Amino acid sequence: MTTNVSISPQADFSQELLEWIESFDDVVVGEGAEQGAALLAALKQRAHEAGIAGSGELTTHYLNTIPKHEEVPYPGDRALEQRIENLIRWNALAMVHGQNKKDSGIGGHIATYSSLATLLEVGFNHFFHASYGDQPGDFIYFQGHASPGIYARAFLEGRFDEQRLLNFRHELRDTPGLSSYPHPWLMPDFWRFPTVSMGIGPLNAIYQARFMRYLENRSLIPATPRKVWAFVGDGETDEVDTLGALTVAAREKLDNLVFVVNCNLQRLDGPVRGNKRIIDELEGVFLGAGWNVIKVIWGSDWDALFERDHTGLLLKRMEEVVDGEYQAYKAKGGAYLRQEFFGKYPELLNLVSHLSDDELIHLHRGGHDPVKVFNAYKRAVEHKGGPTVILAKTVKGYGLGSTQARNASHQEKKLAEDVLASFVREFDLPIAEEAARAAKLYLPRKDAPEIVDLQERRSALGGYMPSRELRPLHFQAPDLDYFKEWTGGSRGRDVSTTMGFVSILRHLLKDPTIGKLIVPIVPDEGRTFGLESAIRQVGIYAADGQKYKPHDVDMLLFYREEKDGQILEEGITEAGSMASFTAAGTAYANYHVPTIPFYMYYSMFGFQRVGDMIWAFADARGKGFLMGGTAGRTTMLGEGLQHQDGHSHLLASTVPTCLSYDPAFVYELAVIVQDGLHRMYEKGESVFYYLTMYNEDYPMPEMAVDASKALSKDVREGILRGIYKFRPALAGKAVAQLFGSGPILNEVLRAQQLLAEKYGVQADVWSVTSYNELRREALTVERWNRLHPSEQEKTPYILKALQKTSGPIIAATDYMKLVSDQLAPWLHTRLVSLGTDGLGRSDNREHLRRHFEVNAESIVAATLSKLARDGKFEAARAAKALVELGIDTEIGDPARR
Ligand SMILES: Cc1ncc(C[n+]2csc(CCOP(=O)(O)OP(=O)(O)O)c2C)c(N)n1
Ligand SMILES: [Mg+2]
Repeated sequence: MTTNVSISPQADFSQELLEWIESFDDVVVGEGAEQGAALLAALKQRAHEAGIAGSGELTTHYLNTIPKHEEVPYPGDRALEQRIENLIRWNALAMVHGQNKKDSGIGGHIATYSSLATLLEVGFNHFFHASYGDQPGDFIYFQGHASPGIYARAFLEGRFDEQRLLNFRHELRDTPGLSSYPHPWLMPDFWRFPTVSMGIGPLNAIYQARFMRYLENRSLIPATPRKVWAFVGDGETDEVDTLGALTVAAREKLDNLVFVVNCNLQRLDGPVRGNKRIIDELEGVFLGAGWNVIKVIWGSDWDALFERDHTGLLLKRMEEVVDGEYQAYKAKGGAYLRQEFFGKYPELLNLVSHLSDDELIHLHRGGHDPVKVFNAYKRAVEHKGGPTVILAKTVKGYGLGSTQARNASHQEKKLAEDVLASFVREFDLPIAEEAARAAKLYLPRKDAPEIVDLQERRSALGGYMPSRELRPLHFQAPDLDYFKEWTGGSRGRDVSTTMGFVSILRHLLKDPTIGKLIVPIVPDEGRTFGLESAIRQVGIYAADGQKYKPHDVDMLLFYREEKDGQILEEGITEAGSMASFTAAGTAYANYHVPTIPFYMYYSMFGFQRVGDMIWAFADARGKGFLMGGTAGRTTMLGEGLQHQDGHSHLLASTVPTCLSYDPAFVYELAVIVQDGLHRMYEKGESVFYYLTMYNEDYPMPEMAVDASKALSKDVREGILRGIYKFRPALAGKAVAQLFGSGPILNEVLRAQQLLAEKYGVQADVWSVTSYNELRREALTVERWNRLHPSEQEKTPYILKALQKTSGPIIAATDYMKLVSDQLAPWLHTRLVSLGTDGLGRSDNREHLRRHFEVNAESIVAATLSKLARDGKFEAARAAKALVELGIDTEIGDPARR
């Protein structure tokens, strides 16, 4: 083929150019592609030295990356594999169609899988290892909307019977169902990775590949050729999460990572880039981020046309056309393609004059050609030194007749009976027309050649996929005595709960048994939390070790990076950190290594920033500790509105597997961490913890002991359930109950004192470690009572705890009032909640707490006011007290200021 290179008009350069090209061709043909690449690199270097700028282009021609002459032959029985693929296509669509006929509106997708089928089948038959010996195999993040195809394959494999498929999206029936999308929570033996919230799958896949390396480099698992494959929609790449961490993969040289972008050119509403070509755009993005890019655009049947096109005109035409047109060709058929695409140039019309319209429309796109896909995958798994992306061009709704490549094809769930019948004919399925029209599932006999081949392929690759298998963890959590140093209090020293936590963490890191399993994660906030000593102790993980001498090397706590470092210092990415937390928090299932992540971050940048990922973490049955630092709208002083968290506990309450606590003291924190280790890793519960920690220093009391001098069981139980009495009334019987949480408990204690000394009002003080847990328990009890009206009523823990107490309840937290309001339905008296509703401010704690009305004075005022309303305190005296306390009764509500 000659090249269409434009040259300077000043001189006729064409002869010289031809000679250069011939010489280059000689090198490539005679000595190989590597030498060709070396020659090109040397020339580039020379050009650079001579001051000739490179073009900087990150897009190559709209052609397959692997030329035909470099392809290896397909190793499998293509005809047989094609029949298997066709059967899976049929069962997937029959399942979705049938379910929607039966239960209109139940949903499901056909078009996504129809575009993805070949890309998956080549993987299932030749690449996806379920295991490497006794080690876990490859991990696959499936496009969520392609789930019907995954179920249909499992049906052929004999993993699901027909009834199971008939229960697609019917999960609440008498026999087990199939979840709409990949949800390990719902199908824990099957799915590993939740992916259907767009962008979360690819992001998690990158950090999974990185965590795989971390485990290998830290000798927690042996190295194997295992890979992480992520199947991503081209529309999905619109999500910042999908592309935002690409450089991480290149920087960390993750050659265990393969992205396959299913470029069917469409998303839900219409074309992904109607006026451009998505493959060009993505090529530039991935190349720029340092990935190995393999484009699979054209199927083998185009090769013959390329060979006959000696002028480069076919390519020129391909590069004139935008995706909106490419989509229309597949929607409108062969005659349209001939007229609109080839028809622009008579030479191109000539080129295809021997092909019928039907043959024209069946010219394949690369992603539907097993040979092209196989070669791309082979290159991808053999590539060394970095991640690979395969940009595969496909057709949305491939083979679905009038549904193919339509803007509406994404949501197509039911097909006309004629379309079903013609599908069966076109894909040559052994299904009678009547059965086709009735969308009957089709399962060949076990000894049918297709099934035998399918089973053989999977057994050669180590088993079925996807599959999630749990093994016993043999984990023993330390008992509470192990945390003596922290249950013993700070002996008068002012410390914060954050400092207390970091010293617990350092202790755990030193532990000979579980120390190596601890995974501290921090997004460039280590100094904020005082992690310097931990960095010195266990080092920061750096796949390349430390190639520089840190400027602070002479200091005791220098910045230590190590190939087997333990801390994941993620840089400024809460989403990336959450992805690491997810990889580490699910390692017990994926690698059978129960790593214990502690992810420490600014609590404001947690749930509200990466809430969807936390939801997916729950779905994935993740375990670990989210440590929301610098918490509390008035305790995080100075930083102001964007930093002051007064609501993360509310958001945490929305995640069913998340146990959230707001401890005031280090011993409470120690009790919760101990319990977490026990419940998650020893008992195997699928829960995780959210703990807020603060940067306010004050003396930490020691945990109460009982008569036998052992740590009080009641206090321990109270901490874990959410409430215990911390300090009874100072003299005599309490006429009010004061609840406090986190550092605001200190304000409550001061209020208790003020009330007693200045106003003769006695009050008990309670530490409320978790309103969320108290409410959950109360709801459970209430439900039981509702369902058992004839049995003796049970009492929620909160009421048991408050038995024999009297007086109004005043609850103060550093969080929105809704946090404590959660208990209101169960209390005998109307709860008075004090909290930090409203946008934050920069100031010191004293002013912040006065502004938000959670300081001791405001608590005293609220108590007296409530007692007055209840007729237990003289109203005029209460009004006077408010003045004495310096309360501005006419100032606007901070919730709206
Ligand atoms: C975060 C999020 N936003 C929106 C959706 C709704 N949604 C589901 S599929 C889809 C289009 C997907 O297009 P693409 O990624 O190209 O996949 P295809 O089906 O074309 O293979 C959208 C918008 C979602 N699942 N997740
Ligand atoms: Mg798409």
